[in-house]
Amino acid sequence: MRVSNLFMPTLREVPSEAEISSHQLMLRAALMKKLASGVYNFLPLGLRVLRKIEEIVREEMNREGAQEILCSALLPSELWKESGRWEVFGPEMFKLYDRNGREFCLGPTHEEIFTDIVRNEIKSYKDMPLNLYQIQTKYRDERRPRFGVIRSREFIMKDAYSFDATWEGLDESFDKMYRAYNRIFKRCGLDFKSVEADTGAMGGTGSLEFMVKSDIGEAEIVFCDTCDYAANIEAAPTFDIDVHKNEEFKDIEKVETPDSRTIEELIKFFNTTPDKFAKTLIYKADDKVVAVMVRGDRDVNEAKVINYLKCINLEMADAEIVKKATGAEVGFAGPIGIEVDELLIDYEVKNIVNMIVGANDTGYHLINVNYGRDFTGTVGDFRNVTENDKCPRCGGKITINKGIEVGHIFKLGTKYSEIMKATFIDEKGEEKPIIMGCYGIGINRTMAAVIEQNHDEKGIIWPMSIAPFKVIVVPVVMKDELQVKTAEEIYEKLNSMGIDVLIDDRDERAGVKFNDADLIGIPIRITVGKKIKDGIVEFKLRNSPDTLEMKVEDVYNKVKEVIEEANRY
Ligand code: 9G3
Repeated sequence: MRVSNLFMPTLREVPSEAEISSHQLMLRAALMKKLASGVYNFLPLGLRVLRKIEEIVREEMNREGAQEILCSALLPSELWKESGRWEVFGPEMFKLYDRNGREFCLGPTHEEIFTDIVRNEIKSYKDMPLNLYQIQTKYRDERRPRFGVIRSREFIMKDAYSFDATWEGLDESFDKMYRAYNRIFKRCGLDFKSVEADTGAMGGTGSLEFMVKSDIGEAEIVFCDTCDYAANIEAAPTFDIDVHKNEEFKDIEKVETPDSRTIEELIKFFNTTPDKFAKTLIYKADDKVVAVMVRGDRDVNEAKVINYLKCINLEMADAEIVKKATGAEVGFAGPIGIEVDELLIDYEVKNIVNMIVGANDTGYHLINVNYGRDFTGTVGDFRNVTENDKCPRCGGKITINKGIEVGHIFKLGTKYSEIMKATFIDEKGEEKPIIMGCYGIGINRTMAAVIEQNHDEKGIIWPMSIAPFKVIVVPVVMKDELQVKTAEEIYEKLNSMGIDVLIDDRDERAGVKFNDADLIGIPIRITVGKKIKDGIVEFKLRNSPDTLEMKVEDVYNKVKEVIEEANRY
């Protein structure tokens, strides 16, 4: 491809709304343009990268025996009503009507659709295992789209669904996907890790997330420094440790704390430490009001609360609900006298002696409060681990990092097959619900994650496997016939070798050409400059500072060698 013909509107300046490198570079390197909040159009270079990632995904899915299909994104409400999820997903689902008033949604995922496709075809245990997948555009009306394609409202997902007759069969299907995902993310040049994850609303018996370490990641990942335990913080458990309470229980006192609402203000006011406080957070859990107590310096783990309550939506209660439950304004909630459907108490709170809590009276707190004597409730694991906690597997030291979730694989079980009557006849002639798994990869998000891990101040540094072009040939002086002729020769020859090659034949200053080549991140640059009169050209890798001078005829083997080296995975 000739750069002079390539639609590649690169940007010098960083677009203001782009906060993270991948978002900035995807706009600056002309990979995509914003159409609306969380909605992007992909330009030639960006689409080539998307297609290369999709091709790697396709090869590895097919290698593990999965079969590709393509479903509509326009989904009839009936199937979602059958699974009971039409009502569950409120504003996050794009809902629309056809001209006859029939209800549809733009597909945010396809569990119901794949289950419907197979339920009339799978009759017997002999028809399984089966794994069907698609690479298709999804729609989710995210509350706050951000970070470009990392959290967008329209995105390409590879979603796969497996169908088995036995739980052992599901384990095998799950392991096949586990293998495929490791090969896919390795081939995309990512430094990633599979971590234990929360299945959340999906239910099922277990799930793994594929995380890419990145400081801009929205997820928090717990790593053990000793063993290879790793988990999304949502799924990292804490345990009840029996502490011997040798401190006397003192009498409760009500203390006026007029302008101390936050833990920080209260620590100063009472001149004590955060572990002497228990904060009481009030939530709306579907149609219930629940209160969750954790130590003053801890965070509530909402995934654990959702799993315990088996609720779909969990959100902080507004001031009005807080007023109704506590009789006080936000900031003074406590366990004594609170009126909620359920009071969840984290293990640590149960062990605090003479704790400080809100008095359920605006401007007041209670001191010397003790679980058991003064309040009770449901005790359990409701908080996030911290780096002071031990590894739940080996007791080692843990570290918490940020990460980008690029893939998620689930052991779904019979959640959808039971409610949608997708059954089969087993060996004993009995009718059983099909045992399912589902597996997703965010294609756009994978692309952004690669850029987050592979860029420098000059631009993107594409791994060879998904680079939009592998080589760019740059004639320095377009008026120099020998430079242009040689550059064209190298370009034609590399093309004839089946290598994706660009030639920057624009009549631009060399500096502009070099900056654009670095910005768009082409792995190999061949520069044809004044030394061509001695038959010498420059060979440079985007991911190395070194420039090699070589004879023109040596370029082709060098390029082949570098590409083959990069392809060894
Ligand atoms: C919805 C809406 C948003 C959603 C879902 C449904 C996330 C929903 C979870 C999944 C699970 C797996 C198959 C591929 C891998 C992930 N957001 N999820 O189910 F209606 Cl609006 O999508 N699905």
